[in-house]
Amino acid sequence: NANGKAATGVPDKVSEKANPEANEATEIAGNIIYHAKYSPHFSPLKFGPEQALYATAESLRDRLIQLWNETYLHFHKVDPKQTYYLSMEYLQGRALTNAIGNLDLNGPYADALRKLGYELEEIAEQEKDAALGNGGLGRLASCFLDSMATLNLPAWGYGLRYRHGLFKQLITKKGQEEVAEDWLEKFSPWEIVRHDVVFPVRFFGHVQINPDGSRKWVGGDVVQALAYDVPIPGFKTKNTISLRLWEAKARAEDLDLFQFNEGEYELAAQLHSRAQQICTVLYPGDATENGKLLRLKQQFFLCSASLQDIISRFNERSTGEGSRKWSEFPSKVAVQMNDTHPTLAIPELMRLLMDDNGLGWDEAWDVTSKTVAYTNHTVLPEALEKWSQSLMRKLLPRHMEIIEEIDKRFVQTIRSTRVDLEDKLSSLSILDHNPQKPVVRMANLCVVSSHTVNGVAQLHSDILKDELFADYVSIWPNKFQNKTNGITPRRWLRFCSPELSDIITKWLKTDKWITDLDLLTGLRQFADNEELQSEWASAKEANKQRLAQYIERVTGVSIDTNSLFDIQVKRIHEYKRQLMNILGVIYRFKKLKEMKPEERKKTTPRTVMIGGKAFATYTNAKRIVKLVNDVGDVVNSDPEVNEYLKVVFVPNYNVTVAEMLIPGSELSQHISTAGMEASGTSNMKFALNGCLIIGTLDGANVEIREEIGEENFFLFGATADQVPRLRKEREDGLFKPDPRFEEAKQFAKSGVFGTYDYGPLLDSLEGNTGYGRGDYFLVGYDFASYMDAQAKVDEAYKDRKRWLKMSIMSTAGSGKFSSDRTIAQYAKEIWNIEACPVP
Ligand code: B1H
Repeated sequence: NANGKAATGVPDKVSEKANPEANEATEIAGNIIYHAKYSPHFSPLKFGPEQALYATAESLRDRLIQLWNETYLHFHKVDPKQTYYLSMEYLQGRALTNAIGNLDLNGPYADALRKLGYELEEIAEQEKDAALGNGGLGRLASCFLDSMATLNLPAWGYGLRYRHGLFKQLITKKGQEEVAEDWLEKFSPWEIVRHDVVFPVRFFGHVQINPDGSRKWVGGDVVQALAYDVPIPGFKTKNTISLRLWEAKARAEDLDLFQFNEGEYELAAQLHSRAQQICTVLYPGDATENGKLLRLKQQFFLCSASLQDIISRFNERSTGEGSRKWSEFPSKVAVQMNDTHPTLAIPELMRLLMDDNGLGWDEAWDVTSKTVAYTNHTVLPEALEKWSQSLMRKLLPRHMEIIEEIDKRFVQTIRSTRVDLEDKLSSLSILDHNPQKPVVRMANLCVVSSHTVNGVAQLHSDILKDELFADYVSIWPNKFQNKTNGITPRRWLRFCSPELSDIITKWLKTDKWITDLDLLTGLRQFADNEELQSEWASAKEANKQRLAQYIERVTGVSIDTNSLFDIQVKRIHEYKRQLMNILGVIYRFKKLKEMKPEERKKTTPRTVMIGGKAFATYTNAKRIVKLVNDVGDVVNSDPEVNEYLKVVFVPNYNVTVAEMLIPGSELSQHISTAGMEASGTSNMKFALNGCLIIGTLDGANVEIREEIGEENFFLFGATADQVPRLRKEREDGLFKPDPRFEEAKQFAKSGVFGTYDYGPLLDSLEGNTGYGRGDYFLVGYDFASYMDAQAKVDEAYKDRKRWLKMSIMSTAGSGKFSSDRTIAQYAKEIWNIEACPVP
């Protein structure tokens, strides 16, 4: 272990010390030993870092369970209106450091582990990420849970317990390769199975019409949803809420013993294996389509189990005389749908109310539409979910009937009240009857049924109102809101950069900024102060060192901490334009090669890091990964240039890697084609950590720039309203790109970066002339202003004082982007819920 001792068995006891801190540490160490002995997951002879991780996590879990039970009982007693956040994705990352930090036990836990011969960081390193999400949307859900707990809100998260989270990315000669991830391989210490929380979920079957005209969904397959709860501690509060993850199980009687005894093992267990499939893997697409039926099953499974649970809690909390009135439901329950993925919550709530609880249509509709709200996260047409009507009818026959009825009533109402919208009805209706491919449009179902629809940044919400949902706005002008995304300042500053946090606390003379992030504006008055600047620089330097060591360890590339650390990390997607970044790097490389040695010395040395996963079947995204790696290989081994430029592809980007990269960054790139990135959330994390942004006027960049000041933001590129016209011109070959763009492309194609055929990738950047594919993402158009902005970055970095000031101003202006602010707005303006702190 860290102290050079051979890992031996579980220690017997730890020595006592006099002072209270030490006592707490001694008690914790004792508790860790207890768990190593009596909650064993390994054979007893060894107490290595891994064993220490499990025992440490379990000792924390004891405390979390205590707080959790208190929170549950308190909510039960007070019976407040409660929010249920439904999301197919949660990107939780590691939990240990976060739990220790939120419970304010860092000192005692570090001391306790030291008594056992370990450093806390070393133990924390052992934990696998819980990666039950693809990217920003999933991480947002996790940041929201942290804020809900911290704000003492009565709120629960619901999701699925995927056996395998987002794939692990390996980089080989071929580029990206995907390997199944296995976070549950050795059990997760953070989840608790609730054997008493089980609900049946049906698939297929048919609708039975009863003599009284009521309807009932019968037959088909029934699987069990079993609850696994993950505790979500708030920061310095007793409130500890729950992320409830459902697992699918078959019942014992579903195993056909007769067939099994006949030797028909697969046949005998087919229901078991069908149930098991549901939670086997996270849907690996970020804006892509695949694995239709299974994905729809997953979505329904989440919605049905969660709503049955919500209804049973509603009934359980009914006070005194008889059962509760259903009309009270919306004053006790708010359901938030994280994108359209949990849209089936709408017909499922209708079904449960009507078919299981006897409500009439109007009553059920009133309850449902006052309960559900929808957050839209994208305007990309390929990510707007559309389900085939025949598939939906087969898997969920009763829900298809309900959706048809919702659509019919909506169309009738519009026909009778809004003749002006007659010709819009074919696009406003939920069902698209296109004879080629009749589909259910999930976003339309959400808008028609929800009391509130929101976008995730101001620009995005404006686009929703002015374009995507414009006609709905004319029907329901008050339904649409903006809730600009946010990030938790605990994980994304306090815990991932303790050095910078301590400096902030020292200068603000308080650590209250951790829960009141607007206090960061107090740093502005010191932005020019040399003492702060020098402390700031040394914290950044320490984070850069840590990052450089990590990069060397995982890639073998050694990078210079005196160079500008320039980072772009996010899912690989053409609209995010990693291709523009690497073309800029290619151009820089070419120019450096052409320079005389003394000229090179005058340039600003840079280390460009790019990381992110490409969807497995998204060919162009994978080509981009390959290109970045190939460029890195050539540039990094070029002795003339590699003092001034390094290019690193950071493999397997995930939450934990982000926690290392972001604190060590100085410049980050958020360079999507304007109008295409709904918000972005890593932009907020970088800015909060004093990293400057080069970016377009897209998503939350617009608001970040407003908050930190335009002089502290490297802006370039077309604006969202110019994009349609520019696309047309670019396609038609009316626009002639900058010579630098042509030069970079030619150089990329020249073979300097290896033998891989980059033609098809680079041809996507041509106008529609000849082999071109139109340059839909306008790389050719924006390249010139991008390169100009990069030149300004190089200049600014040479002026150390100026750069440090800009960096401090970035942090100082990031207060708005706390998810505490976002969640407080949801609570007040959408959910109508109030804090319910455990006394
Ligand atoms: C975002 C998705 C998404 N928007 C489909 N949409 C998925 C769509 O598995 N799927 O099918 C998965 C994810 N993800 C992101 O949400 C936006 O692109 C970001 O701009 C935004 O910051 C984030 C959180 O709002």
